[in-house]
Amino acid sequence: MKIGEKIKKFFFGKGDLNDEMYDDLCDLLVEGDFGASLAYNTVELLKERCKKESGADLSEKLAQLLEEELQKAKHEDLFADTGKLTAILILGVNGVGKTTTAAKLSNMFNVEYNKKTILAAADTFRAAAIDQLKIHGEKLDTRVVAHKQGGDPAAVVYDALEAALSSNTDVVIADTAGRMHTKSALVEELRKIDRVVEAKASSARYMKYLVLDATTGRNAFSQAEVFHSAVKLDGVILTKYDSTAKGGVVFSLVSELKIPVAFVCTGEKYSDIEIFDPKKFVREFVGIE
Ligand SMILES: Nc1nc2c(ncn2[C@@H]2O[C@H](COP(=O)(O)OP(=O)(O)OP(=O)(O)O)[C@@H](O)[C@H]2O)c(=O)[nH]1
Ligand SMILES: [Mg+2]
Repeated sequence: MKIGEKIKKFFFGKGDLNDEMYDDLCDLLVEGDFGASLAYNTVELLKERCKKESGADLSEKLAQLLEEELQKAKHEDLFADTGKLTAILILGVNGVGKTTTAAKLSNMFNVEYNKKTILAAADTFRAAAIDQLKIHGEKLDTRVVAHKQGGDPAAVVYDALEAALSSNTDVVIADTAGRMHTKSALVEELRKIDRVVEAKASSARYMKYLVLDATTGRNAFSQAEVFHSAVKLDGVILTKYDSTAKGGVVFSLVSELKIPVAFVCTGEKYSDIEIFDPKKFVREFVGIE
């Protein structure tokens, strides 16, 4: 059962809650991938607000409170016209959906916003990764800048930026290798790409997104902690949201790390990506249609 349905069921037919019921609600939030302390604080805040207003619609009150929480870290509009090149780095551990998401974003820029993109195959680690991105490039009629397997990812990013700057391209989207966030050598490599972007396109708008697989629950939070401390993320892209009943980790990302959620992906098709909508997300999470 989806967490939204469980929360809806929990509130059904209940008037004011007693302490035991508040504890149950806290457990439900934890089950939905909230961190324990955030779940506790949220329930305490709800308690406080309900004391002031007895008989209030509890799920609406909870939704309001959670939405306020999500507004604390806002993602800037990636599609706003800046007149500058936008450089996007897609990061994340193995298999979370980085390459697919890079292609989806490219498609979104091309089709919905009429912007020209270049895809950079900065995952030089895996043999099939470069071909995988090239296939996307062909399908999307988008240029892919690639080197050979084993090459320097930072050099690929450099070339893609150069190609973009000399061809009136609006956006460079770099797909990177899935890395285990515990390996410091890989974090170092990331920092190198970082320095190349800063040097080659210092006037560009530079965005670093971490792709997180929604089905990995709280593990996604620890991945975000490590990547954020290494490269200072601009946002998170939540994938495979179609395959999980949860998603509460989003609240911890915003509340504890102040990282906004930028996009949510719900499938394998190019169109299965949406700009994150806090209101919609919260209402689904607490089971309000
Ligand atoms: N259901 C679902 N599947 C997804 C979504 N995003 C990606 N996938 C699938 O997840 C699998 C891995 O996707 P990739 O894009 O190759 O992931 P990656 O992070 O690039 O993987 P590595 O390069 O190996 O680290 C593929 O089968 C995708 O089709 C999503 O939003 N929903
Ligand atoms: Mg990949």
